[in-house]
Amino acid sequence: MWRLKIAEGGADPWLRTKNAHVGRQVWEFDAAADDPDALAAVDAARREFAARRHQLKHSADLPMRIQLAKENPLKLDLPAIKLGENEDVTEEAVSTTLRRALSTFSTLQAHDGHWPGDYGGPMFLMPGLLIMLHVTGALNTVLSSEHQKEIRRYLYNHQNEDGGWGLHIEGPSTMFGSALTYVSLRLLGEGPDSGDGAMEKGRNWILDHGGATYITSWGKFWLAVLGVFDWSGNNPLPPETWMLPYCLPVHPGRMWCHCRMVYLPMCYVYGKRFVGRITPIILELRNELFKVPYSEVDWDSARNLCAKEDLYYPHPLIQDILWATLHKFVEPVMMHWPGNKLREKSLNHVMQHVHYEDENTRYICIGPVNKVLNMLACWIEDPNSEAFKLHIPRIYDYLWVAEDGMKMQGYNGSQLWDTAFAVQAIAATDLIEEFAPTLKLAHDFIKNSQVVDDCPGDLSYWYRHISKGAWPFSTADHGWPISDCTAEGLKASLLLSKISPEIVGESVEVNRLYDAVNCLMSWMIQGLRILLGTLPCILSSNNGLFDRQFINNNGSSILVNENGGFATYELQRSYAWLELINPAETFGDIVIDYPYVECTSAAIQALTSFKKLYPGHRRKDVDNCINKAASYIESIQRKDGSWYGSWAVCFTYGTWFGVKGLLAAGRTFKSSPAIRKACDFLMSKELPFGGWGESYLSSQDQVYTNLEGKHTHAVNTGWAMLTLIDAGQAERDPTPLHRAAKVLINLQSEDGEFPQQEIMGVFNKNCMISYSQYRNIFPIWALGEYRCRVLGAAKK
Ligand code: LAN
Repeated sequence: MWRLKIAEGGADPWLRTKNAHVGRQVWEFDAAADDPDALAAVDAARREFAARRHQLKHSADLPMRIQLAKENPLKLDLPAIKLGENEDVTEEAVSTTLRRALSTFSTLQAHDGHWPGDYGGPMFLMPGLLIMLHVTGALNTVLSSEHQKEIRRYLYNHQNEDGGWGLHIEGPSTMFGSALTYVSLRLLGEGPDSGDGAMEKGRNWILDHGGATYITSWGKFWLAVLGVFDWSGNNPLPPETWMLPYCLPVHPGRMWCHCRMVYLPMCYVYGKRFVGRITPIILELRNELFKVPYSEVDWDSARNLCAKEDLYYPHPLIQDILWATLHKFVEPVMMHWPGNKLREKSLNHVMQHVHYEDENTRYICIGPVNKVLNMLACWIEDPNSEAFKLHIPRIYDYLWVAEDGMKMQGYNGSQLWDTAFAVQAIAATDLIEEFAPTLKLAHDFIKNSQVVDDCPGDLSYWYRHISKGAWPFSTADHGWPISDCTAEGLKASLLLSKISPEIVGESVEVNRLYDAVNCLMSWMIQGLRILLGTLPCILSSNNGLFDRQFINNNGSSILVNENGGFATYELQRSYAWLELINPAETFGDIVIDYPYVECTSAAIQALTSFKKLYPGHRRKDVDNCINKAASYIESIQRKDGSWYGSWAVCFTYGTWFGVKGLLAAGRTFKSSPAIRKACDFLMSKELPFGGWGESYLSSQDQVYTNLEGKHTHAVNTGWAMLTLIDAGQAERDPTPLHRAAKVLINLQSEDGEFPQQEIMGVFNKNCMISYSQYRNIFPIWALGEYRCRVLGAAKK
């Protein structure tokens, strides 16, 4: 049976680690393990999921829960609370709910201190992996028949009623999702008529929507690699862009690291025009995916086709002109002497960067897309390379098994992020001593996951920001530093340092805290300047890493945007107009790293907590940073009082950060019109019977949208309550908070958990992603604050 292994690397000589695999989560199939009860329970969970798969699209991590229930048995002796219509919330009801929730939640913690969980959601990730494994001939060695069976289960489970597949598990069918998933199932051995008509329905969806020529650019890329799409039907991805001078705003080194890291290996594969072996299955797929015979497909016009179902960010005309020029006039030059000399040089340069990324993430890579692409590039460079072998064990870090099957996750997990929030949630309940072992273990995890070094070499050559002292989103082995993960890691560390070491263990060393603060402040965006007399569009940065040499201080610069915001991994290195060349039709805002309310607020919160404990350390810098960041947050508030949250759904999330950031910076409900407006906004969205429930459509359409049937979502309710409590709602009128608390209490299940409801994470505006621990963390956190600060206050 399937077993989740935590922090293990086995004896694999091809697996690299910096910290004994802390945080690593891998599912393994153990044929010898025989636990009939557990097997029966997992089977029942699978059947139930499949039976209701069109109603409840999110799985609930039941195989993991079944396993952990055996390993960490739970004694829940407190009765479940259900409050009747006319019953008021009492302190006892809240305390019981919290004790039950925390008892169960602590059994879900792994022995290394983090909370493992499903980080799936996107449907376009698995196909890339399967196509890469297929063309490199590694499919059947890397994925056992049990892996393949679970992947097939997952893909069939998430087929929509109309026969197609979406961009993510809850989305309507798209060509990107449908064509790639159909191909995936075929590569996994399904025939054109398999699945009780499911494959036929899938194919019909594809053909009814114009056939695979209408797939998005990333889909065209993967199909070209597989040999079922001609490279001339792809827009150019010239590797020579990496050879341009860095002062140009379009230099790839200036792009958002995720965008840069995806297009890096992509341009290698494109530059090589790599195509896998043309085998019978490839010929069959060529027949199945298109409306006309393969030899008659008009590839040139296919370059710019995209199904309307997929189109979130249509190419602006200027982009199409650019691609056409490159395609018709530049590419032919690069394919022959002497242009091919430059191409070769560029490809070598690109591969250097691929290897650097691989080595500095221990072959995990920054994300699931470049993981697979880098692995392909390494194989194309040398099929027998060590690099390819080193990539193999890290594939499993991305695969997750739940009752809906095996999925490819959006990252190698959300370990640090969830743990930092969990610590803050538990601390808010004031039940610290009762749950001391849980906090202590979580503390260990946070300490073991801090990134302790910068990447090697000349950082600006590799376009890397500093990372010494930062926290990652997942594990130290992954190692990419992130502004708000550093902030949340620092917040949690500082919080724990205020509790006796006898309860929660030794605190993070002071020097490490200083390093984190140093990192944090290095992320504040100072402003974009247009320099007259030099090349336009060059940006300044505050840490001297980039661009210093280009800034002339002769007064000829025009300050376009005094910023103060925080982006995700790096500084904002170029201009938003670069989005004009975003070729990925399904994703918005991918080309540069923008400032976000979440990152900016988390930084303020961390710095203010730090300042209270270490008032003397870099005081002026810290104050300056906080003040500018707070002004930035005010400047991006929407007219209705909300903030758009970019990384979870959506306005309740963004507004939580907006308000928390301003409060931390010293604003109050009384002094700040922004906070008052934000509270009015949240109050206007509370559902009649209490609580909040926001649909993923909020993120996509950028308009507040209730969930279907206007039901409450435990996680949105948690965020809204946390915001209002912090902003002093209890002193004005606690009724909305009482209503919301009652909803949360009644949502708790028999087993002490809160239910897994609709998907809550998002990226690039349009693609959803699961945050499986949020369903417990935020209700616990909100009820914890409610108990101490609303009921506590009421008693006085
Ligand atoms: C993540 C996950 C974490 C997330 C937070 C820390 C929560 C956020 O506050 C800042 C942005 C960040 C780091 C983030 C950015 C985009 C990611 C990396 C992801 C949502 C996980 C997967 C996604 C990545 C881009 C998926 C691959 C798709 C591409 C379009 C490249």
